[in-house]
Amino acid sequence: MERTLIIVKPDGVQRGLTGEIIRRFEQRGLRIVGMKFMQVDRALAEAHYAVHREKAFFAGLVEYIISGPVVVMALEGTNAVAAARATIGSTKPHESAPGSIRGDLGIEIGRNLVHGSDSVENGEKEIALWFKDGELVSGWTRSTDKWIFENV
Ligand code: IDP
Ligand code: MG
Repeated sequence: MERTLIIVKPDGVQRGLTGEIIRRFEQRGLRIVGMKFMQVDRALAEAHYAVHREKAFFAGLVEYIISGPVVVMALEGTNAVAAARATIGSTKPHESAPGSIRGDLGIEIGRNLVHGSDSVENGEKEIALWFKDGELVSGWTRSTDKWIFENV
């Protein structure tokens, strides 16, 4: 099973869209293995977005992510990374397909509501960055799993 890190960013929390955003991943069939509500500190925000360190938008991005609490989730499923990215939509909300989170709920790149890992490798790295081992519930199953995953 693949794992992906999802963050409901501060705009999603402030706008009362936390439940709406979680619902979309849950209904897609992804299984929750970790979830917490937290205030992100600058060091964690900078580590998470280290790949964008040299970009002009980096400082603003860090301020955005630490501007209020977030909900962080580790989700798993077959093709979890690609499925979550599709559910999120493209980086620019105004170009995101209607039906996606960003396409339905957002309009500006600097307020795009949600983060999702962009590769299986980064999913594992990001989950290790954001969660301690004891915060994850690994290996649990749902009675519905066989209706969502063909081979369980
Ligand atoms: P992603 O979140 O769709 O993977 P990335 O290119 O990895 O997009 O960028 C990370 C985050 O940085 C975006 O989600 C967005 O919040 C922010 N960001 C990216 N490009 C810009 C920009 O040009 N202006 C402002 N913020 C940006
Ligand atoms: Mg990204």
